[in-house]
Amino acid sequence: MPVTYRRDGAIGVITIDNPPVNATGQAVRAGLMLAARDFAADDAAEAAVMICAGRTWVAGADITEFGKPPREPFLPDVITAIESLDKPVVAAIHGTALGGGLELAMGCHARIGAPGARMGLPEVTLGLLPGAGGTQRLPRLIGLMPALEAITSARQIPAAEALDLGLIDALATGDLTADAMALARSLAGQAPRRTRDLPAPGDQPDAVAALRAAVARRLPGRIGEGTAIDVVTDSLAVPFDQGMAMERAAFLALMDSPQRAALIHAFFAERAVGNLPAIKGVAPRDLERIGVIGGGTMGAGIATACLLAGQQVTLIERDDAAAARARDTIAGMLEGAVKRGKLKPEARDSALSDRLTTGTDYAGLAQADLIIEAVFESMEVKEQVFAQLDRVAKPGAVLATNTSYLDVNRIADATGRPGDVIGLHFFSPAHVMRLLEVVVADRTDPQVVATGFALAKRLKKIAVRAGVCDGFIGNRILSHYRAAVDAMVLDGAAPQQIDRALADFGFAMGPYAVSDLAGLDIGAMTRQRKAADRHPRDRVPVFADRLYEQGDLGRKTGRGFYVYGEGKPQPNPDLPALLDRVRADLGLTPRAFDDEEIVARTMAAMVNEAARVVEDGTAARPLDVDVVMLNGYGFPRWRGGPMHWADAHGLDRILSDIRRFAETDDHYWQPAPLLERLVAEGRRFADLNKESQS
Ligand code: 3H9
Repeated sequence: MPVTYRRDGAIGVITIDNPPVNATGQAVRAGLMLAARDFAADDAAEAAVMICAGRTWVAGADITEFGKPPREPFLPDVITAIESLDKPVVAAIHGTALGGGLELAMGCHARIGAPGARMGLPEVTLGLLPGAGGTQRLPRLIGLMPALEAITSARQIPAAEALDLGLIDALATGDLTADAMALARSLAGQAPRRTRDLPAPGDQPDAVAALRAAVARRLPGRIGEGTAIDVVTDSLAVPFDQGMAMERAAFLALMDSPQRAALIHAFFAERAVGNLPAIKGVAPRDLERIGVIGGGTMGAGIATACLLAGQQVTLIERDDAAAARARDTIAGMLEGAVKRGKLKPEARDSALSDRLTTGTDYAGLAQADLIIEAVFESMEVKEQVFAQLDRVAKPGAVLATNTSYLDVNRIADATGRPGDVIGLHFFSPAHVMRLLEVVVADRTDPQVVATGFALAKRLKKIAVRAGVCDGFIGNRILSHYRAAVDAMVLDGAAPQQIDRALADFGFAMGPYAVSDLAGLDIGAMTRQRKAADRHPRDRVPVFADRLYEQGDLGRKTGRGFYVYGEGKPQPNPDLPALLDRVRADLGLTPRAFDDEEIVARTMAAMVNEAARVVEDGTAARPLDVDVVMLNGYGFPRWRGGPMHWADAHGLDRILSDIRRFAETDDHYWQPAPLLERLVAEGRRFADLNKESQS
């Protein structure tokens, strides 16, 4: 029984016990209805406390039920039934009260929170809006703008702030249940205070318009946030029940939207990536002391990420000056975290003085549990580093490389302990970006893999397993679709047109704006590295090489595909002439591309390579690709990732696009066998995800 009712003296106790997060699945909803009835019928009970077993209060509706036929009783009705009781019910909140969980608490007649409790309405992150009265009760409790801010930001409000806002009535000072019982006893005999009976706040059109504009800028393309603002503001002047009906209609419409499906796919995919048979039940190794070799942007970012997670860090650089520079860089990154409110100034000071050691001698790494190398991307240099590490690292230490494309098997060969070697590919800036590719080489010990995943968890990052190949999952797919966009530029498209079309599709940035940000030297070096393996029919982005040769490296020189100065970056005015010359040299006659074709070619290229990445085992499942592209490459979350998008768009359409594009370039456009097979069998990438879970 996920919900039980009992009595303790004059107080009824309703307990929800539905692990892992007490979601309000059908059994909980039905149980709550019965418990409310039992409490109502229990004449000896003068008030009740509602508590949750386990680690949290109700974390929301059961998301696994979404997309399936709804089953009664519905949550809004359950909450109405509780709110309508004639005797007060006190919600005793610990852990996280989220979504339907907070809505349930707001339907109770008083709320008390454990000091560590957090509350929020995160439905918009799932493509929904609060659908069990949250749009009606939250503004009545805390006011219009705080409610809209909470709903559109989806943030978790700490208990102390919730008390200030009026979202809860008291903070527990001792044992939560005992304090809640005391509160219930103090309310016994009083008429229940129903949130629905509170007056709705007045409209604030200017503040609402400003918030709406800010949300649209922050989350272009998303529909949940704007719809939530509409429902809240449109219902301010109507009776509560009419507002509830407006909320329900909007909630059900969003439930049917592709964005809801995509965002919920992203939610579950991010939790499924760590679910790998190879490390099931495998205990990670110790992870207290971290070593970092190299104090450039990447090494300093990794060190900062570890310090932010409370780890001990020893960073080794080549000489004292470089070590001092690394310390300064880390101090600057920690300062940024203080400014963003992520770190207290005292915590910054203690991280720098007590937990960070910088030096130049590898012997300083002798006690490290895990050592991450972040030196120059050269196999020769990395082999030397690992040979040296082999001599100093203690037995059982995990030896990790942060390479973004080099062969981790070869790096492992430089040591006498290849089982301890793994790739940990962080994304820059490493203390901010959430993605970590855990690159598993042929002989990597499963315990070492489990340790990589455990590190990600400590750093609050999302780890995705990747196999060894040039570029692993993300960079391999990126370099493939880069080739498709570069080919369009050679054939006549303007870089800024491509950037705009892909930004309109939802990418955080277009590929040429990204090039400018990373530096055009990076791409040029990659092309030089791969030049020996180049096929005669590969198309080279000569225009990017020309910019590089003339010293236009992007943002760092103020000029690349765009020109950077005051205000918004402008397209480089010399680029059209440069492109004309390049095309003339290559004997190409430029043609026009429309945005639709730009998106179709880019997405077909991405999905095709992603299918190969899945087929050859570089990614364990299609969902792993989605998580990588969503968290490391600015793919729009509301489209769920390239594989989810491909399923929704139609694999047959993508395959027929590829075949059509191959009519003019059958070297680049070769359909991935997995894509062909899925289309022939009428299956989707989602089927592969499901099979891997069964
Ligand atoms: C809603 O409420 C709509 C209403 O307004 C209207 C309804 C009519 N359902 O994240 P974790 C699973 S929309 C089902 O690893 P943590 C999760 O998949 C909902 N399952 O733990 C995982 O399973 P597994 C609004 C759920 O400690 C396990 O629980 N609520 C749900 O890092 C542990 O999760 C939200 O959006 C769920 N609602 O974080 C809250 N939630 O072990 C979503 C979790 O098999 N949840 N699971 O992989 C969260 O934000 C985090 O899970 C939470 C715990 C903060 C609660």
